[in-house]
Amino acid sequence: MNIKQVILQAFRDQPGNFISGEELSQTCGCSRTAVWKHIEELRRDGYEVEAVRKSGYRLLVAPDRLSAAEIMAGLDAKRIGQNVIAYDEVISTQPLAHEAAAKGAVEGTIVLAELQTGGKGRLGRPWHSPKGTGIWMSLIIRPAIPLPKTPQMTLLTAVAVAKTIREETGLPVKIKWPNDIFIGDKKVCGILTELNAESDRVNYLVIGIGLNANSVESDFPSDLAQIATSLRIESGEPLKRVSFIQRLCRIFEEEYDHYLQAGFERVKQEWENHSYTIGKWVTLQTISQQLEGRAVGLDEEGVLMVKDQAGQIHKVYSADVNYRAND
Ligand code: BTX
Repeated sequence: MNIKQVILQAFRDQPGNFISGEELSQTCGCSRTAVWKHIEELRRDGYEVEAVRKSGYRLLVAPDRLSAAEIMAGLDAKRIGQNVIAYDEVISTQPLAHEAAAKGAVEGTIVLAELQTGGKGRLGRPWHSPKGTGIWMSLIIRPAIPLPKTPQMTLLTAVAVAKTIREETGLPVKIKWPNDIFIGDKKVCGILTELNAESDRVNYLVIGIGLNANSVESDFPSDLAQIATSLRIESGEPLKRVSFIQRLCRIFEEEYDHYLQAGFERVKQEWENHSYTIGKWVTLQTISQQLEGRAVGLDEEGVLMVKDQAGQIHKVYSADVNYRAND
């Protein structure tokens, strides 16, 4: 932790209290003048810090800004989120995360931005990422798993995001196969998993998570207004993005560690429990064929099983899905 993070952690450990310059200088292992300089920097970052002679410093308001210091200060995950690279504006966090991973960034590194000018979804589709309203982040993980199992990481991520939304907001979220999080019939979050591998060895995965957190209706262009929503629209409350990310890191880490030790079964069950897709009549367009039937579950590897009208079960690895209205 750098000095700003140590100061933030000290404020967090004693919420609402004054902490003397002397105590902060001891905690940080630096002079009182250095403490003062770092407090000034925190103020420039948007923190409101009260300074009172003889009493010391007290944190009044932390900004809703996705800074590395703010996220890392209150983090209780051990690996996920222990390295945060935060930008104001990027084209997309995905290539930046690939670059960081190729240079050896540790597992759990998160690259995020307040604004993406060229956010992307699957198959090159655009992902609308306006400034300050969402969580636009890419997570680097390095699981020692064979290549065919990597789609399970998308399902695991969807479970982690769904659980975090439920815990933070109480909203009834559903996962739409394979990678969308829905509230009611609207998309609140999309997940894009990209892979770097050689023959059968996974070097790393970059998992892109795009979550509409504090967007209001007017933030969505007209083509999205009917199909997209945000946590704020649904709950009527602004979301504290920093604590959301911290909780997501912890929940992701719990799911991920359990997965690495015990396999896919728990993710499969949790995914099915949150599923929008299971039980629905679906039309699937895969690369090679069109298929219609009822989604009946995931197999033990995480592949979607669809039962057609003749009762035959088809396994679907990847497809675009359409749902029958009012099913
Ligand atoms: P997807 O291909 O499943 O979804 C893309 C589609 O979703 C678009 O074609 C559009 O219809 C709709 N859409 C676009 N923007 C939004 C939005 N903000 N909310 C709801 N619906 C929308 C989903 O791909 C994967 C998205 C991953 C985004 C993250 S953000 C961090 C990282 N960086 C990056 O460039 N992408 C990922």
